[in-house]
Amino acid sequence: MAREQALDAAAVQAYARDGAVVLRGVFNERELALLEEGIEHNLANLSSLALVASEPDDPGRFVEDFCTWQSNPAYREILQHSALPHLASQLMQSREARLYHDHLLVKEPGTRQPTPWHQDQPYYNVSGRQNVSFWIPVDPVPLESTLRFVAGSHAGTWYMPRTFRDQQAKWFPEGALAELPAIDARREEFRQLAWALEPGDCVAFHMLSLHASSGVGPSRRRRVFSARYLGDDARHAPRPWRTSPPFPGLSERLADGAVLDDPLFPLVWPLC
Ligand SMILES: O=C(O)CCC(=O)C(=O)O
Repeated sequence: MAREQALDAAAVQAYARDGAVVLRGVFNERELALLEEGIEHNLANLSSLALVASEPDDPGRFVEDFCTWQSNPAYREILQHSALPHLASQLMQSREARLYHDHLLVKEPGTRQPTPWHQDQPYYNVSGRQNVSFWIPVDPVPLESTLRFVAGSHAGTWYMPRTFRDQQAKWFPEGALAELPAIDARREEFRQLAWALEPGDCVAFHMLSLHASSGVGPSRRRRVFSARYLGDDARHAPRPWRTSPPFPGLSERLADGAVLDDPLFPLVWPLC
């Protein structure tokens, strides 16, 4: 059974308006220790989807992995039995919450590699507006290396997804979607949101919210676990290309437009 944690109306409203909100003190000591254990287990047992997202000459290392909850009991516990499922259903304003996937994002000390501005949903295989990702650090994250958001960017425009390091169009074909505006060059036009975080805190953001982060300082690890959930209106949107993350074989058993009712995406609220 997931832990209940009621959100105040202001947090739900901020999420609906801005597409991102900070949630303080969501995880207790036991859950934090478990999550840290899960992350270290993941780092020691990277899956075939793992990648190093930093350049070879980067003084640090940006390591990512995806979809490992089935082989990581600590991740399963956090994804299903912490407050996350209840928080997800409230933020999405959805009766149900379905696990979509987990994503590991570790920047080791001194990592120079920034994460460029992007939205997540154009890389995925889902349609619908009711969704949420939680970005959950187990290390303190100062303002200069936290995740930043463009407030309100989840409103509807889908921007062209590209590879982070060399800007290739490997998903939607060139010209199919709007190009990303020059957010950092035109700062006054885009209201940015960012919060320094302590272990136990997280940020929740919509899968269409534009977000980015910088590198990390030489004395800091930035170990982050991201938990992604879908709500009532989410539907399968199979793509002719390999999505990130990919779900091999899913299109053979789940029709275009179907509810994501599959063992890969268990219902975690209100049923378990
Ligand atoms: O951790 C980062 O730097 C990027 C996070 C991100 O892009 C995500 O969680 O979707």
